[in-house]
Amino acid sequence: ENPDQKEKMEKLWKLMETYEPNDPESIQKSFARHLEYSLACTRFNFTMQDAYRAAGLVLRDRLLESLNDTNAYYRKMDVKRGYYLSAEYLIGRHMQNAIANLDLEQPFKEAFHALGMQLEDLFHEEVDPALGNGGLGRLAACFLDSMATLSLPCWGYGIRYSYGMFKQDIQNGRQVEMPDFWIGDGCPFEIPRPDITYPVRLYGEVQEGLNAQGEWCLNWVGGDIVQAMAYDNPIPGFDTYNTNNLRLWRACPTKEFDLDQYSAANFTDAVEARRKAEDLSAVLYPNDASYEGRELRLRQQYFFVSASLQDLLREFIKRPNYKWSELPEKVAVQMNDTHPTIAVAEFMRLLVDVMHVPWDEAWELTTKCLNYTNHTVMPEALEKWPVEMMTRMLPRHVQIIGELNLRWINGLVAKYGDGPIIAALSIFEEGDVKKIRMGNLAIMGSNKVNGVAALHTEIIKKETFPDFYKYCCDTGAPDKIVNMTNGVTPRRWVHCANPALSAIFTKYLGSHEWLTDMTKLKGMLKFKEDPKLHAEWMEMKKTAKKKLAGFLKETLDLEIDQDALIDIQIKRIHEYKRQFMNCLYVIHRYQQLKKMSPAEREKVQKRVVLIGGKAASAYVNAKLIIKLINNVGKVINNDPDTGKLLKLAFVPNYRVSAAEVLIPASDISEHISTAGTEASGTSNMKFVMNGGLIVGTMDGANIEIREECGEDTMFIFGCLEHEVAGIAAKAKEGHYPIDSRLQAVFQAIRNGEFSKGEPEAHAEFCSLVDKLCNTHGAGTWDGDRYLVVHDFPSFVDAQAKVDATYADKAKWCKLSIQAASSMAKFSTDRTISEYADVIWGVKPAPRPMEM
Ligand code: C3B
Repeated sequence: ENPDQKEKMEKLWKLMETYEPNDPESIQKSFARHLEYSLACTRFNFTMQDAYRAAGLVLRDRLLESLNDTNAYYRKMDVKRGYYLSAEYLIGRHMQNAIANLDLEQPFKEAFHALGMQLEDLFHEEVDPALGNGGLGRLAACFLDSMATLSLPCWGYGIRYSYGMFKQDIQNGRQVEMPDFWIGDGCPFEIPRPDITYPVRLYGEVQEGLNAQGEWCLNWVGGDIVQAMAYDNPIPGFDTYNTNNLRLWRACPTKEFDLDQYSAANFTDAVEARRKAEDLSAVLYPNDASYEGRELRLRQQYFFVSASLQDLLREFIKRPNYKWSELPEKVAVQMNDTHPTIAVAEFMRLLVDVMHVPWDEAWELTTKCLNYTNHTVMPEALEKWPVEMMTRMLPRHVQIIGELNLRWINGLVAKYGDGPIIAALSIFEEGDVKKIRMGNLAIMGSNKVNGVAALHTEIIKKETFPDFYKYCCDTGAPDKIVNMTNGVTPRRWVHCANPALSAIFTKYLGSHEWLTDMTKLKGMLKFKEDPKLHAEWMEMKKTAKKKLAGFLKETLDLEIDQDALIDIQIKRIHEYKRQFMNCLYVIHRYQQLKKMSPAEREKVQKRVVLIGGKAASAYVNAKLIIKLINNVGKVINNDPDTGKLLKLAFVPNYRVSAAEVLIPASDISEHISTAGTEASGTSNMKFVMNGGLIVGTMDGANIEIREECGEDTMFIFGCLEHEVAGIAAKAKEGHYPIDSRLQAVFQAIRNGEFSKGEPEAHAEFCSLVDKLCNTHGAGTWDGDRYLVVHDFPSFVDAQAKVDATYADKAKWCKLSIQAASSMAKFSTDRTISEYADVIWGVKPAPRPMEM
């Protein structure tokens, strides 16, 4: 109001409006400023870690400018927003990606080179933020990259765990879990927002009462209240001025609560309460594709869902003259697996109890705004919470779910009469322990439900949720279940992870447009037989293998022959993923080599087999498989007859940054799950984009990759999905022959060849083998649940074909180029465009350079 004051404010605004300049000299100045003034380093005393932090802050300044302006632009344009709710984000290191996406590669390189520093060395200082388990979490991170790159007004919401995925150490061949306090030294890329907090209630009770308008209502009172505090992680897009946000919530004690405790002079109780509140976001549960019904886990889920929904509704009601009926035009929410599906009840609670929207309207809004992605058909991963537990923790939500179910069941009975379909579709599962099925709640409360690959979506319809699909068809909505085949971002997985390959593409295609439009890579196909490209391609692989060799030397003290075929299987250890079968094959290969004369051996293709991945801490068999791989590797690698020709190593502590080194170096990779078990797989896509070929089953996205790249680019084996049931049924009756080569492998294991001097390991290895052989007996067949025995012979054949094909270098190179250049479909840019179009109805909103 005061004109003098206004003038001064305007001066400040002008100052804030200017962008940080991006020439190398300005970057250097900004770096020096952060080193000295943000980190308190002196000229004489700073480490590479300090340098990394200061460089991170230089980037953060620029990210913040872009994030703030992007948000202002979205508000100004009043766009519809997408919100991705995920308990996991396996984001990986920020720095290299941020530099690439902000288009600062050249000036950064120059700036730091002139100061005597290599960017690579700075990158290595960053710890991987590992706030996810595996594919699901990494997919969420690739999605964020594509949302920003496509200039879509979409944010991610999740949990800022203090301890991410555990660090895996291998001691005496066994997995040992070590805590990953990744946030210990602080992350220079995140922005704490003490000003953005929401209260989240847990426990307590529901009371009848009157609301502010004097109407009868139900009030959820008492219990514990924790505060969710926002930490923002800017996500810059590539080739756009948009930067989106990943908002992660950290649990903090409520201020009022603390004060009460202090005034009661109960200091230690107050401290205890603080610790208890903070426990909520302390640790990521290390379970992948399996479910543990732990109370803390449900608390975490509710905590982040409630804070996120409160935050997005606040954004909605900030709009002048908002109307609730407009909510579906402004908000689309994606629930990543069942983990955030308490959102269905919380959305209802916020609308009905807090915002006073009438029930029917609230339900209509909920089912128009929410969507659910299913990521697995493993029954052990579909969350079901005991009613008793949920009633204690979220009493109002159980009421809401009860009411929703009552209306739902009444409708169903009117349609179908009482019958088994009613029990199947109910949200409640009867039994000794009555449970709430989160999958059913999610489907009921969603506008769209999607699977993550074509085959997987079909299985959802026919096997996982057949009754829901029937209901959708019967009510004229068969399109409620749609397919959204997964993808990966080419920025991180080609451009950053494999700069040599990125340079080849850009050179041959004349521009880097392929990085935002991967269909451009088709232009490479006309060069697939060009000897000049072949030479450059092989050089690219050599560079990647050299880097891998350095990594293996450093982490395992393992020397590899860089001319060997590099064969990699890296993913979570799971019986359905069949690392065990891979290991059994390596033993078979070893036995073959042992039988040969030295002259015969000379002719065999040299191979290095690398297997890596973490096992859930309570998953006994997965941990045994790790031990077996390590023990087999020890025997093979130290055998003078074979050591040069075959190596097997377990790569410890598999994580995003390790994947970035491993994937570009592969010749083949193993995606060998039993048909129908791997929902999609995403590392298969990363490998092929980097010119690796797949040994795989007709499962998940393998099927679609093969369709795009050509049958000749993939070494397919194993039974088909529709054959599995028949094979299992026959096996139950005892018709389950074991191939003689596999018997020889079993024999070696039983003879203790891989457990010399380790009686405990010997018994454990035998138990693994016995389980596979235990395929009949009165209806107890569960031994070889994943058909290792059945698929083994064709797996051996596929591997022989790999060797034969690899012998013809020109042919191999051609196939590698052909495959890598045909991967457009598997860019998350394509996936996210489909989500935006078909599910969210969210449109790109690219902000102009200057605002
Ligand atoms: C995974 C599936 O196992 C993969 O097949 C799939 O590619 C990814 O999700 C992404 O869709 N998955 C996971 O990592 N964690 C789960 N809890 C369930 C599935």
